[in-house]
Amino acid sequence: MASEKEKAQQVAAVRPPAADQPTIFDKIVSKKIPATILFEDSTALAFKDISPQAPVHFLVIPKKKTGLTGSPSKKSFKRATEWSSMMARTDARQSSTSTCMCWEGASLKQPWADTEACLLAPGQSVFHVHLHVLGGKQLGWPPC
Ligand code: D5M
Repeated sequence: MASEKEKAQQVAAVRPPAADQPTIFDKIVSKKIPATILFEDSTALAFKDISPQAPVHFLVIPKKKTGLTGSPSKKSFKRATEWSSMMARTDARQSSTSTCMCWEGASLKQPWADTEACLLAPGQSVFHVHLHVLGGKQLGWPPC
């Protein structure tokens, strides 16, 4: 169990330099860098992960990034969640294998909250809330 001091050091190590600093995902949203976009509407974007961990691996992000971890508005989060959950079910049916969805930078219970737990999400590297959708093969547990 980490002490308070160790926890503070861990948070400091992963905290992005500035809360409003653009992430690579902002550049994908603004089309400054290319990505294989699978879905886009006014609030959400889905694109293939550059480093796929399964035959199907894409990310769903809210376009609007607010707060330290890029927490979306309730509305855009709800829409992205609805869409990604629909996509995951579709993909699971098509491939007959399991699909994993894993949020980074947000808690499912309080998706719009900025918490230290968000910063300590294991291995999170892009501080813009995102949903990993993986599928196309039988996944183990824990899946990620
Ligand atoms: O997840 C961040 C994910 O973002 C990781 O799986 C790689 C992916 N990524 C990073 N840069 C790009 C670009 N340019 N296109 C597509 N996918 C990208 P995390 O768990 O926060 O490390």
